[in-house]
Amino acid sequence: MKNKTSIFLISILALSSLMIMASQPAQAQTETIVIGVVSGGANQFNVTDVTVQPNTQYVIVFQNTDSMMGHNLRLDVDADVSETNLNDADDVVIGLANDAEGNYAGTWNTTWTSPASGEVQYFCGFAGHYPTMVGYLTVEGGSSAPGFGLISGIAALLIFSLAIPTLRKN
Ligand SMILES: [Cu+2]
Repeated sequence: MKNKTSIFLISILALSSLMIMASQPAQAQTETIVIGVVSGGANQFNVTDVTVQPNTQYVIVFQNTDSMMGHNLRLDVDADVSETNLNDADDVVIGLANDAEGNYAGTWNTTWTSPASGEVQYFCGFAGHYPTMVGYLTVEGGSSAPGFGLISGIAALLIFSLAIPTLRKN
């Protein structure tokens, strides 16, 4: 009986350790998302679906290799883009202004922190490029609730600490 109790408690401890480890954020290192333009005048991004982690900082790099065709990448952070709202001050603009002229080729970047859930549409603000030139940054999991692993780990630890006096009595 005493042996069974010990095995049970050791199992709970091992399980709770695993759950706590699983709930830790992956890495503190900032990841980079590189988005370019489909060559040949298609007016499309070459990456249109990006999965991101919640509440995580990224460096978004936008590259336009076409010197003759202007593009930019605008993050529609307040989700109000439309064909008549392509120059919203709330957008995060990576690259040139919508009406820029000259040599359009270049590489630009900005730091962006993902929201807790949902998706952020990005688009090109140059005239006529929306809504065909769009893409989405989608938050994995889609939940803003605290991680299930963390809650389970804390619960398991609590059960374990309550069980210690029982173990001592035996
Ligand atoms: Cu464009």
